[in-house]
Amino acid sequence: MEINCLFCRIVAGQIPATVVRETDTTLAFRDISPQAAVHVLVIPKEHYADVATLTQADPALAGDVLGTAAVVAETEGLLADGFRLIFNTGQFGGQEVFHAHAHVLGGEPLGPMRS
Ligand code: DGP
Repeated sequence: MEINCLFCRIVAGQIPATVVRETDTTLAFRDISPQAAVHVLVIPKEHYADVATLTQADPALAGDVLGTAAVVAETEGLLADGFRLIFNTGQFGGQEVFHAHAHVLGGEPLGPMRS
């Protein structure tokens, strides 16, 4: 656990979150500032700064994050109409929280990636 990491503190139960799924290695919870009708964040419980670092260090754990994201998409009812899965990474990627996380977005038409 990184003491100053917001998402580590959510994993530790020090900051409340609306959890929608938990596995031994991952946690999925609703984004505090939803950008779509459904907006869930999926994180590894272990701290990695971003998805590139995570995938290089522990590819199986990266797979766990994807697996949880897919289950969340199913349980949130997103499979029929589709959804978006995003890992913002680094400055140009618009990453604000430096604990690797997938955004699961859906529940409405999302439009093109650039507007
Ligand atoms: P990113 O820009 O990819 O680093 O996205 C960070 C996301 O984290 C952003 O969509 C808002 C969300 N977020 C920030 N603080 C909190 C929080 O305290 N709780 C929850 N549930 N989400 C948060």
